[in-house]
Amino acid sequence: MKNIAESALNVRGQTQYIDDLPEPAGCLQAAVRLSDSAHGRIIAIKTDKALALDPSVQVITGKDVPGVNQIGFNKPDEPLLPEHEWEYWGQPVALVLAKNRETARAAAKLVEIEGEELPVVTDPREAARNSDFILPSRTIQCGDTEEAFKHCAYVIEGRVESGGQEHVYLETQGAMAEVREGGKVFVISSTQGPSGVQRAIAQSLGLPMNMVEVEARRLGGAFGGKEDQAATWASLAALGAWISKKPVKLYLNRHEDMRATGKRHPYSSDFKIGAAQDGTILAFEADYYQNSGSTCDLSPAILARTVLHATGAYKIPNVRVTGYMCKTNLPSFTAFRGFGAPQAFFVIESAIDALSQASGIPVVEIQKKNLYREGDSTYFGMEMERVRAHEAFDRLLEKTQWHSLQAEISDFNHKSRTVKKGAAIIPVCFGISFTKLPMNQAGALVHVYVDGSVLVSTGAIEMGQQVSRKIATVVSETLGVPLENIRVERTTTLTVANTVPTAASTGSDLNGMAARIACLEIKKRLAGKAGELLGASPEVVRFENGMIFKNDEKTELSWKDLIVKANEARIDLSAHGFYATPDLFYDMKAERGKPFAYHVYGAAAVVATVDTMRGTYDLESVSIVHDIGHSLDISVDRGQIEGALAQGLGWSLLEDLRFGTDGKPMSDTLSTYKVPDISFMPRTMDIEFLPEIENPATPFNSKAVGEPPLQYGIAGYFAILNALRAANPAGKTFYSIPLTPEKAAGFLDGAEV
Ligand code: LUZ
Ligand code: MOS
Repeated sequence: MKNIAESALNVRGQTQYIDDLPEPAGCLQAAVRLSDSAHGRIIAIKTDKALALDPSVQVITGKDVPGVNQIGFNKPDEPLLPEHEWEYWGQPVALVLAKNRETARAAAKLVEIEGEELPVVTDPREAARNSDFILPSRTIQCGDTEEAFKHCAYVIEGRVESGGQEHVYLETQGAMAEVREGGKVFVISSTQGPSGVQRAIAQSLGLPMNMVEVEARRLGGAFGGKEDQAATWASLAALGAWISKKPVKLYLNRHEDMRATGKRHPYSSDFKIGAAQDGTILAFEADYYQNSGSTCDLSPAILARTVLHATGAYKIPNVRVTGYMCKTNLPSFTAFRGFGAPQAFFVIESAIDALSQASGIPVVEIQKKNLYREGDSTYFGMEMERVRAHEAFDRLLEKTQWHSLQAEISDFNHKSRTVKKGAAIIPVCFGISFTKLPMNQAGALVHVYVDGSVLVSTGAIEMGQQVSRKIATVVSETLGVPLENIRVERTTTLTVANTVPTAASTGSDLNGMAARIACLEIKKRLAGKAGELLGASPEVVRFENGMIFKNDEKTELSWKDLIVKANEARIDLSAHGFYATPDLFYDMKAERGKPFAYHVYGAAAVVATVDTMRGTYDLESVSIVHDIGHSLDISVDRGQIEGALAQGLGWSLLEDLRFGTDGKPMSDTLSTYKVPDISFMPRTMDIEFLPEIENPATPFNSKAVGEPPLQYGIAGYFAILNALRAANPAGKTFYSIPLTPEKAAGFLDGAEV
């Protein structure tokens, strides 16, 4: 039987997620007792009432952790279960096991946390005033901004706010754990990073990593939310299994997941931009106050991406940017598609908008004038190669007929009294590679079985992005074997060790390269055998579509026959491949280097109307020109761009993540937190790809696609802002994501936001 594509199983509803898997015999269900205030000192955790509910109930607290009660790896500030203090509203404080989920949840509610309330800080600027930082600040400097501002025709300062964002993956976080023969711990986790989960479990149970196996089959979405933070839930399930000696399943319900887990970091930022009379940007400064939440988690890597994307797609000669990781009593903010870059893009685009307002030079003119060009150096000293900023931008201006569109819009606004139209463009230049340099590595294990079928294991987690399809494509093209003979297996720590999370848009780049390297090794061995069989030198042997070619001529020898012969000749039909992105370096002291393998370019234009009476938005159209290099799968890439756009538009205009000043989550259900649906999306989406281009760091010159297009959503913000300006030219501009209808109403009323 042929291998059935993941996507086909998906649409048939045949893919299994953890909660669909049969449970091992005697499996207990777990629930967590979450804190119900944002900061406090634990005096006692009372379990009597919970235990009295049912004989199957067990309550586990931090004191029961047999190993090190600590799962924070960038900084040890994350106890698995806190023993002294809780630091945000919704933090897991105790783990409860019972015979079924209802009982476990009911018992969890009966666990009493006796404690003393402590002061709560939710505002990153307040944390900064108190010098309460997760780690020291980070500054990148280039040229001399102070001197440059003196020579600018325009110098504008401003403030920019951007809110958090809830991942709303369809599958909430969860894990199933079991202690097997000889005390080996086996965990199936809904994680982007099984190796990190393995390490956290080993550390908290006090085991060597070779006693812990973690498997990730597929995820029902992740978007960064399961990069670091899946470790908590998997470690808790493992702890429950270890202590109860029974299999344990822990699955958060939506409400718990929205309370307990991290989201996109809110930022509050200040900028200062200076330009010459003609709109050439001469200097840029920014201070980013990242609301890091209660623990370190991935905040430094995210801040790194912010300070490395500070100037967006623009060359600016004098730059000084500083990022602060501000500790607050909110859930630890974490990876979310874009990873600190969208926040930076919004600041630079806001600064350009402010410059345009002050100078009267149209935004698009400023944008175009300052785009990166071939050979430019960034403010952190990376020389830009194969730059496509102008190519994408100019094509977009052409295809949208931008100048006549502007005239049409102003004509429309002249005639229409209550409905006003606006448009905006954003250019994108997004660096690909993990900002934490050692993470840029991947491994793969490829087996060819004697019937010629191929099995591939890598660190790439399938989470709906069809990375397994892309890797299968790479393997198929490399081995010259049809796609249906390739199967990509789930990721487990048994087959590939020390994997990095599937993140930073690098899943198919890194794992695809590792798989390709393994295939090339196998092919080299096979070419030797084929040469022998065909009486030719291995150099003239070629593999294509399941047949072996000699000097470009098809022979009688098929892949299948060759595999049988190779196996008889005792040739190894398996190989491990390893890839580390070449040429990356970064000097953290000097803040200079080449942190990215390459950049992805693109530009998007959004046209939108605002009904000023009803307060509703209508996103009329989006046009995108995007650089995907040589696509490994064009429909997958198109889907990624549309999905990223939806999340970018949601973040910019709709998704309103709120906490009370006491740290209480106010938007922790899907009835109080609105995500974009199909009716919110632009009615027409025109996506065009730039021609293929050389890209040596990836398989077959492909380009990462997951995150760069999220930035396009920011154009939605400025399109709506421009429509509002048409309605009320005296409105006071603000830069505050999301631009909700409430804020729009304030603008129309002339209020300060
Ligand atoms: N995760 C990470 C990421 O650990 N490092 C990164 O640079 C990154 N970038 C984007 C998304 N996830
Ligand atoms: Mo990351 S935001 O998990 O790619």
